[in-house]
Amino acid sequence: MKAKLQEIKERALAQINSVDTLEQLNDIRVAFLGKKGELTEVLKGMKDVAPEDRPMVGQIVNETRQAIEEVLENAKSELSAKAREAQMTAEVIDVTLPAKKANVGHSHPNTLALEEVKKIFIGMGYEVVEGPEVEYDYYNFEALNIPANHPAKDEQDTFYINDKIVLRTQTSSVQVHEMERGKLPLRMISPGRVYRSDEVDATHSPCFHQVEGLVIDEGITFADLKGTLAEFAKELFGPETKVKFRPHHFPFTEPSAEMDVSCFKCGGKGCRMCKGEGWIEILGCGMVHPHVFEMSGIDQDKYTGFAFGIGLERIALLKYEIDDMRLLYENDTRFLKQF
Ligand code: 2NL
Repeated sequence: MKAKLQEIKERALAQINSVDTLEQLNDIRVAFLGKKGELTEVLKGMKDVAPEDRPMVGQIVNETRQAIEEVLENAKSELSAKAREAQMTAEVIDVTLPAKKANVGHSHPNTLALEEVKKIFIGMGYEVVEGPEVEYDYYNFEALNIPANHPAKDEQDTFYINDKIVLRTQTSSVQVHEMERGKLPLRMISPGRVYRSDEVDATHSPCFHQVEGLVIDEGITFADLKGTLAEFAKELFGPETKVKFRPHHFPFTEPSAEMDVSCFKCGGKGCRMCKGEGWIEILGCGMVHPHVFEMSGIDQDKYTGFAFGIGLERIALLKYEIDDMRLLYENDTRFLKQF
């Protein structure tokens, strides 16, 4: 019995000394000290030991168990320390590495231009009103005095959802809804995305942005239109800016005009920016057509009004001296960050 215990002890110690993982160490504990372990098996054999020898044998069994446990415990702390060390080396953090920079975006030139336009009109007491991009033919065309046979209504130019519903081609539709609401006087701008079936080139896109404006009150005249838009041009392009109105035609205004601003680059002498003209076309405008008032139920004997439409991309391209509209839609941050 004694020799057997000695043999078990030596074998256990030899095995413990040759392991290199905590898992293997645990397997050894189970094999020798566990419920069905070798040492437990020896204890079961105690019944065959002469009663007078039992205390002595019991003591040797205990000593053997304690010896194995002690060596196991030491091996365990040694292996744990080694494992921890290995983990520390593997997961080392180099605090001297440069930090990863968060990629911060940038406001789009359209957004910057719109913020500026909005600020100017809000400063003059205008409300900003938005509306749906999918619109009834009535609000996009008919209510604006654009007749059924007008070329703008052609499928070549307008995206039709069905024969009554279109992607709006101008944000005037938002203003028609406001006129129908009938809360007058009205001073509003309606910025937003509009759609026309155009091929993409340096100055065209099937989806672009407009800011339309509408003022309706008693006694509004063309002088109010001119004064307002001249002030707008000065605030947008600088106090030296002059404006010029050229007669034009729109179905929804009468009379109608296009407004040019003196070139903010050369002051009017003529340069690359204004293509030698000294003037740059900036918007369309006019006095609201009587038939437009009539259709929206506004009393023409009491009220008059003016309206205008500005292409937002055009403003952005001019202000930031960008020569190709396509750059605005690529969303390359190297481009966007310049403005
Ligand atoms: C242009 C021309 C314009 C309007 C838009 C308008 C709206 C209502 C009534 C009458 Cl509700 N007119 N809008 C008027 C004149 C010109 O836009 O060249 N835009 C880029």
